[in-house]
Amino acid sequence: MRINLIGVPIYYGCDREGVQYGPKKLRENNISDIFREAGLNVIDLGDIQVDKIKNEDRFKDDKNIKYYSSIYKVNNNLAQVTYDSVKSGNIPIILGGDHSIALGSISGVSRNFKNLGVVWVDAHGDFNTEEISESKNYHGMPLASLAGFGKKNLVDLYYEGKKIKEENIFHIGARDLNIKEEELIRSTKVNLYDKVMIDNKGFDFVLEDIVKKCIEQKIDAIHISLDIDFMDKDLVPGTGTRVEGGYTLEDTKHILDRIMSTNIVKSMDFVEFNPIIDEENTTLDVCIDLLNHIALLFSLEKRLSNEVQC
Ligand code: DIR
Ligand code: MN
Ligand code: MN
Ligand code: MN
Repeated sequence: MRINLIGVPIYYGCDREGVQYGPKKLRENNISDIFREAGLNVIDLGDIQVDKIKNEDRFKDDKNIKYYSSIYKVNNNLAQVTYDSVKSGNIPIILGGDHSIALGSISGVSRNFKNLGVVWVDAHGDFNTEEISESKNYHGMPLASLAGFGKKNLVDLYYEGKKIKEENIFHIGARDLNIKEEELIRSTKVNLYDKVMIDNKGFDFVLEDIVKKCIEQKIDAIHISLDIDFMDKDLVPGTGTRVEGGYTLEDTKHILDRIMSTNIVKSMDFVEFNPIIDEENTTLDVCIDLLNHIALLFSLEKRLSNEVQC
């Protein structure tokens, strides 16, 4: 098993410059070494190419999705890379870029499994369709596409049909949903653990519920899609859409601990880090801390699977 790092330097999904420098900033801070020093074999596969598009052309190909063609192409290429990575027995970790890249990463990964589960950690729903989206930014839409809603070409990206069953989606941390987005997501079987529920019942209730459902529903692999704006706005100045009332670094690690203890996490997105708007590297430090923790958890998993084999 190897960790495959894949950068996707794109800001077209949020239409705010800076987030495309996330992978570069993380590499400058030796992200490969973090995984290597945890005892893991890591290959950095480099960046998915993103073509330069002028701001004036953002609605040229679709009146309801900014930079549509580029988002389609980048995600289609990314899907091929994550498919191959998992197929070869590796664990792809996709570095954004904005959250639009989850369409491609998950489309590729899902092709390897019969019954993939997705744990989406985010202050936002990312469950708009292009019709109901207020911003027309695709980073507010990828989860809807993956569940089969909205523009058909995106639902059918990489291979035909929706990529994830509604009930196999576990959304944690929502506290800033658009009105129509909330109506749509609540009309589905998506498991929505929003702020009201988390604050009432606590993370342990939420996490045990997810693990229980993964077993009951015979989920055979889990992809974690981590939007760093899940954390409180004061912790992550370097992200484009900060929301108050969010969670701590320890909360985030606790989620990763429990979900990864299932030993079926096979891929992960790490998105929305914008180094340009960061303040005194506050967000960078949080990201590095989290990636160290993620490396540790994958190394524990690897050690366990080696012991079982012996
Ligand atoms: C908002 C923001 N709901 C939108 N979404 C974000 O543009 O549709 N997702 N920031 O992470
Ligand atoms: Mn998001
Ligand atoms: Mn978000
Ligand atoms: Mn913990």
